[in-house]
Amino acid sequence: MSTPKRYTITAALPYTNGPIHIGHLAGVYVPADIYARYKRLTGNDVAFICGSDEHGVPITIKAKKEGVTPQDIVDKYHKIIKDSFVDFGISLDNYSRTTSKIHHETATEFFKTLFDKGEFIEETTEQLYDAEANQFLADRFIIGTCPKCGNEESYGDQCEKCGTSHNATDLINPKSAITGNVPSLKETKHWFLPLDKHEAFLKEWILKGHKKDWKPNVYGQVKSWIDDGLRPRAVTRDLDWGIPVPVPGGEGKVLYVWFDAPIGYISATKEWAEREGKNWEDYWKKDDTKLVHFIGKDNIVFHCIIFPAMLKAEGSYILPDNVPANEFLNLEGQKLSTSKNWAVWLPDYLQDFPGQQDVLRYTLTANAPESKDNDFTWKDFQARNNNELVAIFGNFINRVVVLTNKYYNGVVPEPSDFSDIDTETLTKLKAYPQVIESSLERYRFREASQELMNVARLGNKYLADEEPWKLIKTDEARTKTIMFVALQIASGLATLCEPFLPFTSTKLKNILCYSTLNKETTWTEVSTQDVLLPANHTIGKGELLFSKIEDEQIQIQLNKLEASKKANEAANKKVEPQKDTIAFDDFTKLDLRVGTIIEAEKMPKAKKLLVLKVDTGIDIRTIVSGIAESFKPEDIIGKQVTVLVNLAPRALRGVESEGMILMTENAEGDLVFVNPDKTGVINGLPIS
Ligand code: B3M
Ligand code: ZN
Repeated sequence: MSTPKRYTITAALPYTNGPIHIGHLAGVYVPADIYARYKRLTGNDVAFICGSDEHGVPITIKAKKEGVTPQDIVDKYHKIIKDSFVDFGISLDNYSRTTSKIHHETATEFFKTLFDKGEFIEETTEQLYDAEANQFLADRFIIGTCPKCGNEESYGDQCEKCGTSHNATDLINPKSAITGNVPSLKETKHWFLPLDKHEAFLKEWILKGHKKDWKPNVYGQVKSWIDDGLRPRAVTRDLDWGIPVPVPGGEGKVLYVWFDAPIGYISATKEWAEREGKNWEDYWKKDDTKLVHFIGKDNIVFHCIIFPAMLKAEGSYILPDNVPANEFLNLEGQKLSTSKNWAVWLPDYLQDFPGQQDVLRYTLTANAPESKDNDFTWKDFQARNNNELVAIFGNFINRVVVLTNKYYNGVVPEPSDFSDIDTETLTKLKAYPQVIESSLERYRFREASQELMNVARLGNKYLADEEPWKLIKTDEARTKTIMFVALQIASGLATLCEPFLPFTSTKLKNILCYSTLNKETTWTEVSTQDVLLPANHTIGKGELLFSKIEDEQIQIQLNKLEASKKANEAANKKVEPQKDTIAFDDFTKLDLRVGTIIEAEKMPKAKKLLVLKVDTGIDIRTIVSGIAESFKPEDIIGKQVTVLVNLAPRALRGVESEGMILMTENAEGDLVFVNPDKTGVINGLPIS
């Protein structure tokens, strides 16, 4: 058991330019919440902090697109995101926002302190400029090729593919994201944080200090940036949305969003401490406080290099103890994408699966992208729910509650002597807090969630082996002991599941009528106490903790994604330019007939080809057609089609094809037959 401490746990401030989706939950917010709840349950003083990241170019782009102000955008999504966190039990102590007054004051003061200490390089340099848009191009206003990995869609400040952070002028072939123009260069003054000056400190702190407990994916990325050599980074921008640069010459300029946003953790802590009558400096300036940042992998450089350099330069702050960044979650094999609406948005999930937040929390934890990108599939979601939450966890609790009510009217029975199996089972139960702790202390949430499920497995196995439903007829005393032991496991589960399944934990505590006990079983007590639920305590009638998810419910979700896919294809469909004009005489050479498909079969070893027998009215002939991915052979037999009969025959995979079936694409991009109508007229043209 780790000795109680003080923890400042932060979760990445989401950009308020859209709702939260399952990737955000999996990557950042569920692991952060599990960790914060666990630390509170084990007696630590925790400040769990987050807030809306409301500055930055993504918000101004969205505002421009929607014809509203950036403030309108952030006000809308700040509320949506804040509500989503409450809905999914993300137990933040404070969810603030970076347009707040306290944040503007805190970030302004932070910048001024560094400025007054001479920590910045003040320099006039040539920056990318879009003359047509009449503005400098920074961050997401500029797209180009990443100098590190060659990604052609890198932003001006960061490449999402390799995570590296750079200056806009480092981009290869930069293009304005506003007009598409190639930008010119124009002089402007900015303030730079000389990361190179902090290289020795960062090497000492991370590499020499060998952050052994930093995840390999984090340590590896940080090491590669430091090894590549750190350079000064501009921390101001020529933008009008953000925190004004508070020093002479800063007129018309704002703080770079990645300079101001991490300071949002500090201002949100201040805001919370003021409200709670605490001293915020305990959480940011005391060496016995552990600072842990939960983020996605694209934020590693900012949380492991830039923000620590800022904190070090300011001089009065602690540094992060750990930054357990997760990799990315994909959805049904494709990258989650806000712009392509390829996501499961939290408000939508709640509509389709009301009251089932814990099912999503559990699935995203059990399948978390902790060391590599991982894939969320609706089938896995259904399996996790039906095969684990329903069949193991829910089934165990249901049996214990039903039998206790059936045999003893809900009263916890007085046990008699414990058998070896009883003692062994209770000893295993007592070991689980440490087992789960060991995983959580190493930020292995997937592993921890499976250990939690093993507690329920322990209960199920105990009941299956001891069979109280048989013994009740012959051995009353033994049955009472078995049910007493099973109820202790149920009580331990109610406590141990809280970090992972907070809603289920509350339900289970209500079923076990903790309220009449006037105390809750603490995490430690699961290990130290022999009795968690005392004899003669009365539990409730019970309710199903989880319900089976049917195939139809999953199909609805898959259909939604299919619709998104089609909408994207339609939106992105490039219309082929028209071919060269032909003369009418050329057209009259085409001999088009109405034919009927009388046989159809797949061409062996050819994914796209069907071999058709077509009655053209002239003859019955073989035509090979590349429609196998759009039509099943059995579905097109008897179909009337339009045939170009005087096309020169050609051999396809050894089969002589004599003619062509006319096909085209519909608005959704699907392949369709050019169908003759009843009178044998094709799209208004008579068939020769
Ligand atoms: N808003 C990037 C993101 O949402 C940024 C995080 C800030 S944490 C200080 O991924
Ligand atoms: Zn890159």
